[in-house]
Parts: sequence; structure tokens; C-alpha cells
Amino acid sequence: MKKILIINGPNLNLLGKREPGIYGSSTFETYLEKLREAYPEAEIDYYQSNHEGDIIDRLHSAGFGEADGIVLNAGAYTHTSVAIADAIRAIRTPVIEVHISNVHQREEFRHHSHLSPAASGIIIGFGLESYRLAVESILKKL
Ligand code: CA2
Repeated sequence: MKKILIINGPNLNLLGKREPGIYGSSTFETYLEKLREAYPEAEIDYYQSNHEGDIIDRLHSAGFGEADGIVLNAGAYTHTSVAIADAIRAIRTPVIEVHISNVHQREEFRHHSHLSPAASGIIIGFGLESYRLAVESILKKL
């Protein structure tokens, strides 16, 4: 069974609770249940942290064999974190960068990602569906 790890970064624990106009009204936990039902052939693990170093530690622990693919929404660290970009480069497991909103329709500071050059692929702007598309891409590739 293919193992996929989804990592969500800062503030994404608030999904479904605040700003539904941008991020939708579903909690990630509810969405994850549906995702797991849609892909019974995959083991989908989930990790969320508001802390940069914890995200890096999880990338390291999953990135040398534990996971076949990682789906990462690093939240605002996307636009600031050279350290997460280095971690993506350091591990063996391919990382797909995802964003719920279309960051290119938003403020200028969200247009740049430190992570994109290190990621295997990028999926942006499809709402929570971005995660499913990333899972699909990992399963198709393997
Ligand atoms: O669109 C995305 O997925 C983002 O990664 C979300 C980040 C933002 O900083 C990026 O530019 C784009 C913010 C996540 C905040 O999530 C919230 C969810 C509900 C309520 C408040 C914040």
C-alpha cells in the first residue's frame, strides 16, 4: 500500500472555522475522511503544525522511506522559509506543494514561493481539491 503524508503548516488548523470566503467551510479533518474513503488503496497520514522546525522534523522523519509521497501546504512559511526549502531538497521522498487559494490572485508577497523550485510539483487554487489532485498525482506516478 502506498503511503502518503499530508503536512499542513501554520493556521491551517483553523480551516472551516475562520475565513470561509477564502479557504472554504470544511475542516481539514472532515475533508481528510472523504479523501481516505476515495483512496482506500493508499494510506494517508496527516500532520499539522504551526512551528517551522516541527514541519522540518516531520519532513526528515518521513522523507527517507516512511512515505512514498508528501503533500505539503506550508501556509505562510511558503513565502518565507529557506529552511523548509532546504529540507525538501535534503529528503528523498518527492514533495508536492499545494495551496488552497490562488496565491497569484492575492497580495504580491504571496506570489513568491521558496518551496516551488524544490518541489516535484505544485498545485494551486483548487480549494481543498488541491490536496486530492496532489494525492492523485503521487498515486499515478508510483
Ligand atoms: O492558499 C493556501 O493554501 C495558503 O497556503 C494558505 C496560507 C497563506 O499564508 C498562503 O499564502 C496560501 C494561510 C493559511 C491560513 O489558513 C487559515 C484558515 C482558516 C482561517 C484562517 C487562516
